[in-house]
Amino acid sequence: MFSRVVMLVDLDYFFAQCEEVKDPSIRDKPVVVCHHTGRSENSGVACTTNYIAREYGVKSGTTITKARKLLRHKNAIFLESDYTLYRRVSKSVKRLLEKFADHFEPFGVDEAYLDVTKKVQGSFKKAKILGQRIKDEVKEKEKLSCSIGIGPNKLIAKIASEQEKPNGLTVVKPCEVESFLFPLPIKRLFGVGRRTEKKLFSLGVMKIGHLAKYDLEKLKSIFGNKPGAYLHNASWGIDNSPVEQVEIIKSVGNSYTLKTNTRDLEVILEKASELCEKVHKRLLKKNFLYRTVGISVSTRRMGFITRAKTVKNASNNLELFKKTVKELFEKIMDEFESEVRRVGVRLSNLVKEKKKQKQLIQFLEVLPRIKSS
Ligand code: DCP
Ligand code: CA
Ligand code: CA
Repeated sequence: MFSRVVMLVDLDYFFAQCEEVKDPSIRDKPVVVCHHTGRSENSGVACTTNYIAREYGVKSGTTITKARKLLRHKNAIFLESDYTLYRRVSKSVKRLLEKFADHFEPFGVDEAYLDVTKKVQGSFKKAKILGQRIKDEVKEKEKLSCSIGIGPNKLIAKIASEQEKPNGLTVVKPCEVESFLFPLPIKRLFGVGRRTEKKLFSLGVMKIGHLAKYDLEKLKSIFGNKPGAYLHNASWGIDNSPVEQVEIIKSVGNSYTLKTNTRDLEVILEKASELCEKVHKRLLKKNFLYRTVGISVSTRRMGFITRAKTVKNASNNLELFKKTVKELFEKIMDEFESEVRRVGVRLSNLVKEKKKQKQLIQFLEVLPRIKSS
């Protein structure tokens, strides 16, 4: 059994970097992305700032008034946040990252955990190469830099990702966990906020290494059983929580431009049937069931038209998919008279098949008890 290999990818100064990509001329100036809370120009806080602004002490949470003071005469750029842009970029990056993972768990707006154990066959050396490739692809696709941490679990991956920000790539192998963690200040542990930090300081615990050597029973009596145990385990780099597969793709589809425009249903259905097979393969690969079948046609006169039908029970049946697509095409062709230029099929309202299996396992587990009673 080899160790798990977990990666945390976090985009650097996310909102501000998106703004730099939008307008590269601001790149060498302090950039503050603002969240305005009132009418006046200065009411509100910085959502985030680029690293140049951070050199002047302006970071996420700094009030706009204070930021303006700290950045006076510094040629600083103050911008209103553009959530539509950040959402689009966030989605696009997550779609890209998902491809590299055995299990993928998006976390917050600009980061995600990737369990890559199988992908790299348990090798941290291969994981580092994969990490670099991911950085390159994110750069190529959205022009953004990110920081990656790689470790034997989520806890270490997260702390490692913060180690060399921005544009970092930090690998912590299982044999390096203690030498990596122990010298770090306790606030670097996930879950240690200002209050916990203050309490630990008062016990003489400054570094993660001090916490690791602190008596477990004493920790439990001070912080409570669960939090005490968490602090102890975390300080030793122990974290068994799985990277939970969360789906970001809510539909799979494909479309095709016909060689010549046509109203011939047979030609359309033949192409649609091929598309169904391709889309169905992707569905199976991702272990999904579909609830909704959709089609689309493009015509010169009517533009882009879609129709959909929701099936009774979530399914991954190819014949049902094809049959529903056929019905929908027959119906839509009756609705108008223009020739079709492009056809598409789509499956949406996807659910993970695993859930069903889980229910089955739970059911199986209660079976013996039913038998014996
Ligand atoms: N954000 C926000 N308000 C906060 C914290 C963050 O609106 N109090 C938004 C803006 C950030 C984004 O979330 O760009 C991601 O948060 P991060 O904590 O990852 O910070 P950044 O990506 O900005 O910087 P870093 O390079 O330190 O990751
Ligand atoms: Ca970030
Ligand atoms: Ca983040």
